[in-house]
Amino acid sequence: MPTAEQYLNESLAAFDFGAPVVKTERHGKGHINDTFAVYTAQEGGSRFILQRMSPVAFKKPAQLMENIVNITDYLVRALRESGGDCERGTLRVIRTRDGEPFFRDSAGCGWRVFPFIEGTVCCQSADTPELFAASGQAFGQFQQLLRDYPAETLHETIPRFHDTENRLENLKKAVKADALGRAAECRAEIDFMLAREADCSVALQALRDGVLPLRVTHNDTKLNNVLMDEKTGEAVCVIDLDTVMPGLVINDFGDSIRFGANHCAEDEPDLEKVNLDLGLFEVYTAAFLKGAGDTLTDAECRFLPWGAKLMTLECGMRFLADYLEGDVYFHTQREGQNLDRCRTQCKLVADMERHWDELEKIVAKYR
Ligand code: ADP
Ligand code: GN1
Ligand code: MG
Repeated sequence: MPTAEQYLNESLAAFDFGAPVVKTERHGKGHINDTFAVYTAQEGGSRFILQRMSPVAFKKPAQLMENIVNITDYLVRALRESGGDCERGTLRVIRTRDGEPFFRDSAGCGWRVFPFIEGTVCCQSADTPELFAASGQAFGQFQQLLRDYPAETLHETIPRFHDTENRLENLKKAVKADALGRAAECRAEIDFMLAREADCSVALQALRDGVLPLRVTHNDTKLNNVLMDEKTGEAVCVIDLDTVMPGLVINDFGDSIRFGANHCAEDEPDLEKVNLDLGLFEVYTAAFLKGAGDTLTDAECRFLPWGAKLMTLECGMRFLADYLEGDVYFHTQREGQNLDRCRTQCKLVADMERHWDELEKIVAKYR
């Protein structure tokens, strides 16, 4: 894939930043898009986020941006009506000079611009329980704000994104192909996933049976996808809306637990350090349910621990498949990083299984 830097200048030229651009630099720690902070000469300094959408992850940027424009317009109205912060409380799409929601560069990749949400921090781990709770409240509230959004009007930006059964099939294919001869060193992890084949169907079967409803969900609810006020620590804005589409609310809950309810980086090589923190699980559960108000059904509440386990298992399978395929999907900075990421997920799944009764009790306490 061509580097984003090669197309940066033509992309910058496609947008009107209101003042000359004085500097651009890579920004953030996302695994998917190429993200830049754009500084302008405007008095007081004014920054923007310029992103090249990953052409590997997102095959149809026009559909993706249509989703984001519609969702963010809706969120502005919903925030206004509920007395929320419609200035900083949602992303806003800045159009190109031609009035389009994104720019297509000469290599065919899509670029888009958002205002930089100032006065915020983006956390890579739950430094304090309060910060984690704030993210839970924000993602719960995201559910509530979008509960009446017509889900059927959204495009599926990544087909079968949280189809855990299909993710396992893809892993099996990657193992079979073993394109880089890496499968032998991952035998334990592959077996770990294969032993949980039946689990992969639990939420999907509940959906097929009509027990769990489809809703508009975020689908990528990592702690670093919500910006926190740098002074108060309160959540300001849910970002990374690329995967907002019909899905299961238990997955939104679960992906946050997967990433945030422990004290390690996702790629921590020392597994001794990787442990599910039940205290953080509880703090997040309470905050998420509070933020969601009366949105969730009883069945959704009951299945929340499954959301945590399945998102962790699924993400582990995705990291492993990507490792076997040569690290083509997730950004990596070092060899073996995707395998380390997979291993932390296996460790967390095993922890969840060991503490299953406690997870259920905690959820029951806040239902
Ligand atoms: P990815 O899909 O690669 O994770 P994100 O949309 O999450 O891309 O952006 C990557 C990072 O850029 C975020 O984690 C955050 O640090 C930063 N970021 C994204 N949008 C904004 C914004 N509007 N204001 C400030 N920071 C942002
Ligand atoms: C990616 O885009 P980012 O970095 O917020 C990925 C998620 C994974 C996550 C693992 C579109 O999230 O699904 O859970 O990495 N996003 C996409 O850290 O695939
Ligand atoms: Mg992100």
